[in-house]
Amino acid sequence: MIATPAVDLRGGRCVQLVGGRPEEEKVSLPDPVEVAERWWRTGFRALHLVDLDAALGSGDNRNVIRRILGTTEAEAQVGGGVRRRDDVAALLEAGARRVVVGTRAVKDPDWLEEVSGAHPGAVVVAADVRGGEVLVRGWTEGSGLQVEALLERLEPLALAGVLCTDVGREGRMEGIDRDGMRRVVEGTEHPVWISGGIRSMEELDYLESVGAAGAVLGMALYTGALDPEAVATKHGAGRDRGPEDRRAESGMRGERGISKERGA
Ligand code: AMZ
Repeated sequence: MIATPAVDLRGGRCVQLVGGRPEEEKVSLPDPVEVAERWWRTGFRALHLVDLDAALGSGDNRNVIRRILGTTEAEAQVGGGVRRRDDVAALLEAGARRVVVGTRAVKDPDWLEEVSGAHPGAVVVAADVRGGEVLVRGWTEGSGLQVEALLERLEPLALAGVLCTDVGREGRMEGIDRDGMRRVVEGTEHPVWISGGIRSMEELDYLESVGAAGAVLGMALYTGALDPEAVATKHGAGRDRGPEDRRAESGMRGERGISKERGA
């Protein structure tokens, strides 16, 4: 499992929101490129970049994202407001390792099938969940779809994985819903990244033990509630799960969910 700092972008700055609400901005740093470099220097080898303005439909931070992708050595996944097939291709070309798609992926299964087929192993689907329901449009709208139904639908696709964000806990550092997150990891054969409310090393160890591929960290890292160096030392480099790993794993797979990588 790899612990992945979030670099959330709004108005050209690196921010941290509480519950995804622009009114509740708790962290705001002027130079996202420097923030990305700092996480690399601390020992984090993966980054999660989110264009909040694009997700919320109020502009975009594509130039900043391009600058980060052009400078960082970290393997970066990028999401927020990705709605067109060309956006996916452009981000991959700019150096993103994976592209995260939420709203359009949830609302338009045919489109998701097309883009994941065009870029196998490069698309991550965002399941932004509140009370079991998947949310869209910057967490402002329900989709009417339960997370289990979405996972079921994603199973045959050639995805890089699923990112499950617990929207109600995001930015609050109140800890994770252990059973809920374990069920998501076990509910799909895809690699799963967990996000939202992670606040302790013990939770990271737990997520690793249940087979999560990654954990996205925001507020706890930016406020120092979690010691960035300690997290980077233990979980910052993880193990890169490339296509070969996934092929090897699927060859070894027995019963659904039981042979996922544990404690690696
Ligand atoms: O904080 C928010 N309001 C927010 C956020 N962090 N809204 C969306 N997102 C993230 C999702 C996912 O990574 O967690 O943006 C991505 C999905 O964007 P879209 O535009 O494809 O639904």
